Amino acid sequence: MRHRLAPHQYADGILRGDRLLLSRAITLAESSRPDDQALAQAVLTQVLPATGRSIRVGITGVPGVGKSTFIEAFGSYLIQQGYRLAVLAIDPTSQRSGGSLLGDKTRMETLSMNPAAYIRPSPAGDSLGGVAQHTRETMLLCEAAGFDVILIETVGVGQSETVVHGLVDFFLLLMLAGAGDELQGMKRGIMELADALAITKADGDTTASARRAQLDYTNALHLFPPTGTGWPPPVRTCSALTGDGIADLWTMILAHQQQMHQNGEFQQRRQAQQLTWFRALLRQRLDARFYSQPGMSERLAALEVQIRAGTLLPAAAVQVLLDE
Ligand SMILES: Nc1nc2c(ncn2[C@@H]2O[C@H](COP(=O)(O)OP(=O)(O)O)[C@@H](O)[C@H]2O)c(=O)[nH]1
Ligand SMILES: [Mg+2]
Repeated sequence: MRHRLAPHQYADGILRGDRLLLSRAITLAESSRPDDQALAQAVLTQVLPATGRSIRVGITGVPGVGKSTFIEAFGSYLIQQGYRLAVLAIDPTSQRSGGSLLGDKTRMETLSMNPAAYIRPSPAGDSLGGVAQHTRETMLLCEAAGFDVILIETVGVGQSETVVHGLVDFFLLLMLAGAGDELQGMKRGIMELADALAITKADGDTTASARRAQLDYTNALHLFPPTGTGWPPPVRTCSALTGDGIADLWTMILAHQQQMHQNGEFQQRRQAQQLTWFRALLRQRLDARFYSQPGMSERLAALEVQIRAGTLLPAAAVQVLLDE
């Protein structure tokens, strides 16, 4: 990487909306070098007062549901409305797939050329925990740079939806019509996290089946326990091709924001996210500190030999380590 600047130089640049410095600060935050990490944290601390004011929206759905195409259409609509938009990705599989968001640059052609949009894929080769941390920090840096809507895309696999849910104010689940019971069953846990469902590709021949799916999912959601936030998740249809339903989804998200601000849920959700984040980070750092102690790996290996041989009990071995 290029030579480092002082924290305030990054911070001032970001607050001015300088994209180059924003990108460089994000790269610092993604770096595993301790000195880069320290610098990134100093930058984050300086820009902190300028963060937290964006609308944070998570978007998920199985591969092929139309996330990238949707983000292109939805993002372009938001920019027309005068918003500045950052698109981030949570994709722990990005190493294998070569970076879903980056690979999707073709589908986000308009957005990636637009000066009001900033697109950042997740760092390749990161664990889910790592991606989550980096995405959170990237989100804060983007907020400080003046982006007022943050879209976080995640591939609909594994635990990444839970992670995104823990980052955003509004969690939108994209669904395919006609993908059937298998999908519903598989996605049940995720459906419970959703603030809204949108059936994609409601155009041409699939318009009717999208409407049917809308009814089906509306009925399915009625069977779920109430969310406790006073916001029963709506089910909509949309088409990224025709633009149908795109503006409605944004109107709905704004209505949600307003209602959550009024009933205090907004504050509560963000505070709970901060606490979760704090606890996760603490656990992670304690872990790292413990395992990186000098001689620890040899020590562990020696104890494991004894455990395997049956001459030392696991609990006793843990106690030995903690006492040292
Ligand atoms: N007819 C129609 N096709 C769509 C729409 N949105 C996406 N697609 C198509 O669905 C396929 C998967 O879309 P993509 O955005 O890559 O899905 P992702 O894997 O969820 O990111 C592509 O061939 C798109 O052209 C839509 O609104 N209408
Ligand atoms: Mg995609």
